[in-house]
Amino acid sequence: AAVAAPTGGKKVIANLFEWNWPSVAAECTGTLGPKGYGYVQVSPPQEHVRGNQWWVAYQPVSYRIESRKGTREQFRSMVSTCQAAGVKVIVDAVVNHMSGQTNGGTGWAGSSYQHHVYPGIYQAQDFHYCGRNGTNDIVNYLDRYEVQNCELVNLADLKTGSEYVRSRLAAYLNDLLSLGVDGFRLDASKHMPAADIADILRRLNRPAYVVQEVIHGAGEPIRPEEYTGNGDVHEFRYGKDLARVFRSERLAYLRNFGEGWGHLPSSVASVFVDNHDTQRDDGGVLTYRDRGIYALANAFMLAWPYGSPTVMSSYTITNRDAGPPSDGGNRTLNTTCYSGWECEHRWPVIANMVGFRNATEGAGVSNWYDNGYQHIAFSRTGRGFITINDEDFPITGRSYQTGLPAGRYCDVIHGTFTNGTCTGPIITVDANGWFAATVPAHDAIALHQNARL
Ligand code: ARE
Ligand code: CA
Repeated sequence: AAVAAPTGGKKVIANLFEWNWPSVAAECTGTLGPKGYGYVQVSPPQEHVRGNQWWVAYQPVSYRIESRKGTREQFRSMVSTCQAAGVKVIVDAVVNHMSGQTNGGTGWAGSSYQHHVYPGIYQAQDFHYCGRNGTNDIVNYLDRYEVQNCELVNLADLKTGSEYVRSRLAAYLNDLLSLGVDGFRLDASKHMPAADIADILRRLNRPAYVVQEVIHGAGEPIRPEEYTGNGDVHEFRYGKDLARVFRSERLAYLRNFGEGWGHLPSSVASVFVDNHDTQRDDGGVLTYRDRGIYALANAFMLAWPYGSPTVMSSYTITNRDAGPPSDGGNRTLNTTCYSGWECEHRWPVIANMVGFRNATEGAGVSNWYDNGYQHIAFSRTGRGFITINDEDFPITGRSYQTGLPAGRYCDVIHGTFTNGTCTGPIITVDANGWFAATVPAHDAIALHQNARL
């Protein structure tokens, strides 16, 4: 039994990509909980092939919870520490396939394997051999059969239609549930029929949050919409479209962003500015490299009531394949923010806008304003207000209708609100809901009911 969307007041997910378990635990206590993140998403925890590339994690060789990110006990302890800090845990679950190395070997935790043989887990008969393209590889995404029965970049493709494979995958997910996790990101969901996923999810011992990775591809027969019956689905068009708007179009176009742009229904859409693939492989999206504009795009995502937002947190990318900072044995080192790790989720604008999201949950949009170009403003009715100026010049001499109760509010873009004080500018909203202020170029002002002095 899956539940369709993050529940409770705190729904923002922080994706601590490739962080090791002790560092995730420390971040839950030190930052994610205090800043109001509801979930942390962690990288695949199962045993994987050896190597120092990040993507070894996407090549399982057994379901032992033992990886370069830590041991089973460290994983268990991380889950309970995060939950004690009010942060639920979502695991990136690789269930479409096993490893892709043509030659066998020994996995991270010592399990031996061949390309289609994982002793005690899967044998040759548990995999698809589509017999196309000479290599069994997927070539043509316009062919549904090929996408689901051939191999994604040579990764041994599990027969997810078979009873044994389904029960084995469910056992893996149930093991993670027994360690306390709250949900799953199902990797490569497009490569499994939605009905196969549904069958596996029916075998879970308790409800879990589910988000499926189904990348929308123009003209492709397999569509994200097919998967919404199982849970949430990543809406990849969101980050692409938002980047295009910020880079070369107009923020004014965002007034109906989301469903109005043909994206998935808000209630099942999982959205992000970038993820670990698009920040490497899709030159168009905004990433940490874009600095202030990236912060503004995240601020918009967190302010705008569409979908369940994920904030990406990256290590510094030196080349496409390079793994995170690690020791000589490829054990991932503890995270050191701003040194080898970008920690976007800690950037003050982004972290403070998580509080805005929480304070405005459920409120609609009103008081939309735009200047026709790069300056926009809107209220989250009765609870919050934001204006973003992405012009190359400051906007001066304007007043804004917030619809907020009169009072003194912390501008959470430039200041942090703690214990009734604001470290940045204070905005005074008058009895009619108005305030006047200058918004610098490529900057913003945001107010909400939980940051009122
Ligand atoms: C690595 C090597 C390969 C080698 C393989 C096996 O790079 O050369 O053949 O190992 O030895 C990640 C990395 C891969 C890596 C793989 C396994 O990105 O480089 O391969 O791990 O270690 C499609 C899928 C989508 C998938 C993307 C990447 O539909 O599910 O491709 N995304 C997930 C993860 C990835 C991960 C995997 C799946 C595999 O997020 O990080 O790969 O577990 C169109 C289509 C999309 C398609 C896209 C790219 O847009 O619409 O569906 O996405 O093209 O082909
Ligand atoms: Ca498949």
